[in-house]
Amino acid sequence: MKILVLGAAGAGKTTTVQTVSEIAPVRTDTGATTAALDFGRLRTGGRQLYLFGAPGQARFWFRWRDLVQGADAALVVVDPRRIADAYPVLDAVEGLRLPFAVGVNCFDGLLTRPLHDVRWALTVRDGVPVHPFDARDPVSVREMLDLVAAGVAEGAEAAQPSPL
Ligand SMILES: Nc1nc2c(ncn2[C@@H]2O[C@H](COP(=O)(O)OP(=O)(O)OP(=O)(O)O)[C@@H](O)[C@H]2O)c(=O)[nH]1
Ligand SMILES: [Mg+2]
Repeated sequence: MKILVLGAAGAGKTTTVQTVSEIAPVRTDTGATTAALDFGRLRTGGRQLYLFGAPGQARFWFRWRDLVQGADAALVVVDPRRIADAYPVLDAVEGLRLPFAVGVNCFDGLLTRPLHDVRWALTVRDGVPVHPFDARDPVSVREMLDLVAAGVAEGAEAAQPSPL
């Protein structure tokens, strides 16, 4: 399963991929920011997940065009201290017509505002999971990715023709 890891600059995408990848993750940082992509892989919930972290800075967004090819789902990483930064990313993700979930990155385990406030501020439609997680904690990142992958499975089920 190919999972995109998207989000604003500095939201924690590279950290997310690094934290759980079972292979040495490929990073393309230029100092502090990702210029091309992060790549990682892990097995969880009986599935093999290939993680593709995108650059967050708008000047590198042209790279998304290639990254989204063949993607099954996306995780949008949000920094709850800078919610407005997520709006352009959420707009773009909605345009991709992929199942996605929002991971609210609790820097240092702290959710700085209540989750329902974050959900309200993000204005994502009902049915899109919005969950807190910690990009530095492997257990937490795995749980978040399991949720994203489960959304794909659910979508596939919903797409089955109903029995007569
Ligand atoms: N304290 C703390 N720092 C974090 C956490 N997640 C990310 N960071 C730090 O925040 C900075 C940005 O994180 P990255 O994972 O590089 O963010 P990114 O989304 O890949 O950023 P771009 O590639 O620029 O789009 C780095 O210095 C990380 O070490 C966290 O949960 N806690
Ligand atoms: Mg990065």
